[in-house]
Amino acid sequence: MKARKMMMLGLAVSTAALLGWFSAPVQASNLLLNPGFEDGSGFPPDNWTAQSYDGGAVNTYNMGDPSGAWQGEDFITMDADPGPGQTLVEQTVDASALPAGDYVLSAYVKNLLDTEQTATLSMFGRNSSGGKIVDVIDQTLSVPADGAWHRIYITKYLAFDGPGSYVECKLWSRPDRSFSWDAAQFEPGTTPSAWVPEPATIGLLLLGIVGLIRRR
Ligand SMILES: [Ca+2]
Ligand SMILES: [Ca+2]
Repeated sequence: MKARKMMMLGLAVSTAALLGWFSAPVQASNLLLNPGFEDGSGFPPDNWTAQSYDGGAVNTYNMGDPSGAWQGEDFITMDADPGPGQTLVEQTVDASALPAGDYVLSAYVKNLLDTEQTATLSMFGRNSSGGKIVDVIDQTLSVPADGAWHRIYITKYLAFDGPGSYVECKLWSRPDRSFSWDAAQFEPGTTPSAWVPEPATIGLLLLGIVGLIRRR
């Protein structure tokens, strides 16, 4: 009886430890849906919209290619080289229930050219009365031509003030640029926290762990 109690206690502790360990990244909030581009059947992926300017660009939604993605199977490529065409993908985040504060938009990018180039992230947002609270494009995010994924980010104070507040998070392909993109994240704070995988993935992971524990 005592041994059984000890075992149950041990199991409870290890379960709590496992849940704590796996739920740690969930505490960081990624406010974007489909942030790793895993859902969808074409460009743009689900929950994202695309816009092209000045003649557009060639866009690719790469599916089922885990060797090419930073995480998961899918990522997007926006090739605007040569210019002048350019393209962006964006997602609007309803900020009605978000407090005013610093927010950071990040993504992983891979330079597809053989020279260093700058990647662009931007935010555009309005408050509850329609006033512009941010309109920023940062083009100083230099990415080396080393064939590796690099995380870039921009940080801004966003004066959300209740219902109607929103922010558009945009990943750009500027003229003469060519990048692959994966793992976008928008969250409170001034520096990006650890990448938060798809909520569904975490859910399945937890279910799997609980299933494993119950089977013991
Ligand atoms: Ca992905
Ligand atoms: Ca997919």
